[in-house]
Parts: sequence; C-alpha cells; structure tokens
Amino acid sequence: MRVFVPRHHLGHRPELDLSDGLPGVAHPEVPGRVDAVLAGVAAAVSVDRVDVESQALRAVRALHDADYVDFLLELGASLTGATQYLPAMFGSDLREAPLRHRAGMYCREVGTPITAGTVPAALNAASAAEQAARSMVETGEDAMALCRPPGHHAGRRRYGGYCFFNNAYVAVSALRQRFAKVAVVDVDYHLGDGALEFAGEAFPYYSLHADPCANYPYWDRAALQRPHAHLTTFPADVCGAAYLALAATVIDSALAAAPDALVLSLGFDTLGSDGIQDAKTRLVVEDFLGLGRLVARAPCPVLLLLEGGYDVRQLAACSHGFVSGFAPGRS
Ligand code: OKP
Ligand code: ZN
Repeated sequence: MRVFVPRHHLGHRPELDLSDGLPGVAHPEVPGRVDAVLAGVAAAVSVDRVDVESQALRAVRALHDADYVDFLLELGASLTGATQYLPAMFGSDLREAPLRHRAGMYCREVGTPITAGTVPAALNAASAAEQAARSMVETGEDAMALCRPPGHHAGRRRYGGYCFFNNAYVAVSALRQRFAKVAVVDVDYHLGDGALEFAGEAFPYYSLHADPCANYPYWDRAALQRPHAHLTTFPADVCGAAYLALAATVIDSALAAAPDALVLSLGFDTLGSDGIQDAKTRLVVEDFLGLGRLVARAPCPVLLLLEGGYDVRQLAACSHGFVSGFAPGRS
C-alpha cells in the first residue's frame, strides 16, 4: 500500500494544551505519533512509502475562507523560534485588532498553539492527503496519508482541536476528479465538527464518536442537525463488541449510499487507554483488527487518513491491528 508521509510535521511541536483550562498539561499531539503509526502499518503490509515535501496552499485556499488562510499565514510568519501562540481574545469583532488578537475570530478553544513551524506543517499534512487522493485517482487503489496535524475539527474559517485545515475534505476535492460520490467515514473518538461544515450530497459525512456534548468539541445539541451529516454516538463506557456493532451499522449505511470512493478519518483515540477521552471507552488494541475488517467491506477504493490517537506507546499496535484486518482481500 502507498503511504504518504508528510515531512514538515516535525517542525510542529505544540507544548501548551490548555484545553481543559489547566496549565502544565503536556500537549498530546506529538511528532512521534506519525512514526509509531507507520511502524505498525509497515509491520502488517508491504509499504510503498512516499515522503511529501509540498504544501497544498491552492487546495487549502479552495476549501477555506481567504481571510482565514491569510490570517494563519501572516500570524505564523510573525512567530520566531519556539514561541507558542495562543489567542487571548475571543469574538467575531476582532477584524481591526492587532494581528496577535485576531485568532479569537477563528478559534473557540485554547488547546491548539501555533508556532513558526505550525502552518507549514498543516499545509504539508493537507498535501499528503491531496497526494494520496491523486494516487487513488490514478491507480484506483487504496492509499494512506499520515496527516499531522489532524484535520477533522478544522472548519471553513475555524481552527482548534489540534487541527488547522480539513485534510479529509482536501482529499475529497481531489478525489472528485474521478469519483463522483465520495463518502467520508470518521471513526476518531471525537466528532469532526469542522468536517460537518463541508458535508454535501456528493460527499456525505458519517461519524461514530463519543457524545460531542459531553466530550470535546462540547457541541450544542441543536447544531448537530446538519444536512448530509450522519452522526452516531457510542455510549460513554462502550466495550469493543458494542462499538464494532455500531461501526458496522455506520459503515454499512455509508456503503448503502453507493460511494465511488471512501475517505476514512482514522483516529486511534477510541482505545480505552487513550488519555484524551473525557469518558473512558473499553476498547482494546484487538478491536482495531475488527474495525479494519469492517472497512475492508468497501467495494470501492479507500483512502485511510490519520486523525487522532495519543497513546503513543500503543499506536503501532493499533495501526498494525487495523491494517491486518483491512488489507487481506484488497488488491
Ligand atoms: C483532536 B482529535 C480533553 C481535552 C480535549 C482537545 C481534543 C482534541 C482532539 N481532556 N482537548 O479529534 O483527536
Ligand atoms: Zn480525536
């Protein structure tokens, strides 16, 4: 399987995670995640690794609002060294404010610091998604992109939840060159509140997640009613068997819409030992094998795209399990 690995993610090293309002919590979205996931994949299947150096500025501009992209570029360029930038002001009325106070127009959470290397890394992650999608357009075969930072919380003009650009919908845009209907299936622990904004009739969004009102992104229940978004919540203490039964329902309903390609937003943070969870699941490593088997049912090409997963010591085992379940029987 072709695996697209962004190279510039190493320059993105967030340190402060104030998203629980508590200083001193180490940031979980660490560079080591990518190599850990890759090691697990390479132990399960033969990997055709493609290092990605490019930045998907054009694709990102086509997906996100111009003032949002311009703001991130300008803010990123203003930072030096290891400075960790977090917004101090919040509101939609900051257009005239100094550059350092405008982030609050685009962000509702203080867990996503920006450093000098962050925006190049985010554009490079989007490029990995785009390159993987182009590979699927050319070959009609499954591909994988180890995007970091992740993307599913990034909206048209909104960052947060460790995400800046919506890698999955960057991939969707590229896939639509060949595939008329592209379903996005998101199995990250969290609802992709950014992805909700991009869902459409030809690119519906399906997600299985922890209750998004009681877990990040702490969403307003009424705002969950979005066209072309099919949302399923698992119980707070869900076990592997119950989770996989729900996952089968979600995946089958996505496949019932007869997509020509599928993008899987793959998060490993559903693992019970992942420290990101507000409510603990009971999933174990072996459950990712079952999940991989379910996704392998897709009769169309599948793009596997990394979202969350923060128990770094277990990530290789999780990705190994997933790919071991997924790869057999796919050409
Ligand atoms: C990003 B992705 C809970 C803190 C939540 C933000 C979580 C972002 C998750 N204790 N902080 O969907 O994996
Ligand atoms: Zn997550």
